[in-house]
Amino acid sequence: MKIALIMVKAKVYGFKNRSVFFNHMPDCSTLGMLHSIIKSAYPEVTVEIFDETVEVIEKEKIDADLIGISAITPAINRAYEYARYFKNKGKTVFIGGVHATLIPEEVKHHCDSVVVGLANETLPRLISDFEKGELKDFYYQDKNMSFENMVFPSRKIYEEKSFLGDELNMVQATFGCMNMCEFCVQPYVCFGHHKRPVKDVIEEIKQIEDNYVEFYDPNLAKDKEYLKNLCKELIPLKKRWFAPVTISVCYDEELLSLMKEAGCSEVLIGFESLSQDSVKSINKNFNSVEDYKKCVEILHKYNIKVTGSFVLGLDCDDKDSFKRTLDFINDAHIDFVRYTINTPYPGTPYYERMKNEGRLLETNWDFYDCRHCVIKPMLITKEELENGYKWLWFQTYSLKNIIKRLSYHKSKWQFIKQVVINYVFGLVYNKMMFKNTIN
Ligand code: B12
Ligand code: SF4
Repeated sequence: MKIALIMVKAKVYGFKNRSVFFNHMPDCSTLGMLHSIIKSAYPEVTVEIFDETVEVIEKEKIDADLIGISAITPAINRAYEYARYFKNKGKTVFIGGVHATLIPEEVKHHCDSVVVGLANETLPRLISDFEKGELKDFYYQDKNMSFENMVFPSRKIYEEKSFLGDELNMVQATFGCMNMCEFCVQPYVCFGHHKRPVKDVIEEIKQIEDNYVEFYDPNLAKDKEYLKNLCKELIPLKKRWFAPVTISVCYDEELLSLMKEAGCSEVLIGFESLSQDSVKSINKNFNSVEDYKKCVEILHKYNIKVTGSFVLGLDCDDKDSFKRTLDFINDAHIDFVRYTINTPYPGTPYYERMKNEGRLLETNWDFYDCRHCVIKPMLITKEELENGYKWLWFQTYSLKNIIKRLSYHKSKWQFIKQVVINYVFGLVYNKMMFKNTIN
């Protein structure tokens, strides 16, 4: 049997003619994981992968008995196009991923079968049912799914497709997050918060050749004791790593010192907004705005760089929020910054609230890419929000502001290196993001 796995991209990133800078590494480990799940259960099955992040997919050349498609919300319409094409050719198509988990009923209209949640246990079942001619409409992640002895992603499957890197260096130790921030999909994508045994994660990391590892957990600091234990076991491995955490790590210096010792070189923190009322409005009140600057200072004290993530257009954000945000990130010396426009993903309480308040402006999922405003903001207009978002990206990565932001570096060499990295990132990313905008 032959299975083709397809990862589709949202329109925002473009499908073709991607810059060579962005073609060297796949963006996520999803296909690597799905490939591994299938090969572990059915070594004899041929699995081919097609990933729009690193290649132009020539769908006419894909020949398989089963077609599996992965998509997040802003990419789902693209997934439906592929599904239609293959179904017209008489193929069996199944779709999985975040959107399929959030609203499986919609997805079912476009394919033969939907995989809801993590696929570790359900995908082998789907294949076996297909072979028996008993394919089901839906495969749901088991509430008691085991997170022990999970298979490791196939890390070399991109060898022929990527220009520079050929090994996937991403790891996921924990899944989901139950902090229940109103806009976030993480409480729903894998039905709770789950932790793999530390020893399994360490075993997986040992097998990664790269010295730099990226944790793709939504929030590796959800359970501090777990993270401390993980750090202790990471120390002898001498890897450097990045992970998304929350501001809460900054209140625990024992943890910070362990993270540093274990090789943590960078964290991503969702600061979201400089308005405490806005932060409160999304149920993320554990973020204390008055502590933000101090938190960045503490992380820098431990030589850990900070990527700050900000959500624009929350209910208490006004016209001045953009300028205030820029001034703050310069003053607080945040190393890297990401902005997203507040987006109500279907399946979240935030989506329901926007719907009930009559504030949904857009129902085409293509625009749910965190770069378009799809709801009516409270204190500003849609245009002001989209323009402010664009202004912030360009201002943040202008040479003048990069220099201001990174002026905290004491070593001249580090300062120059980080300025260059920021500047190149800004040039390439802004060009790519804003060139491919859909209107
Ligand atoms: C890496 C990553 C990226 C990468 C690439 C993602 C991609 N798929 O293209 C980059 C940095 C480019 C990125 C960008 C964006 N991302 Co992103 N990203 C992630 C992240 C951190 C990890 C994904 C990952 O690799 N997980 C590891 C793999 C193994 O797990 P998995 O993908 O969940 O797959 C499992 C199951 O879902 C299921 N499954 C998945 N697909 C399929 C397919 C089939 C056929 C089957 C059977 C099963 C199945 O089985 C897998 C194994 O159990 C997640 C957060 C998270 N931790 O989940 C956000 C996440 C996916 N991103 C999100 C968003 C919103 C975006 C952006 C729109 C944000 C922005 N404006 O920049 C863009 C859009 C990019 C695009 N696709 O066009 C949201 C999606 C929300 C939604 N409703 O769709 C997430 C969930 C983050 C969040 N807000 O919580 N992202
Ligand atoms: S802390 Fe982060 S991952 Fe967890 S629910 Fe809030 S936004 Fe989502």
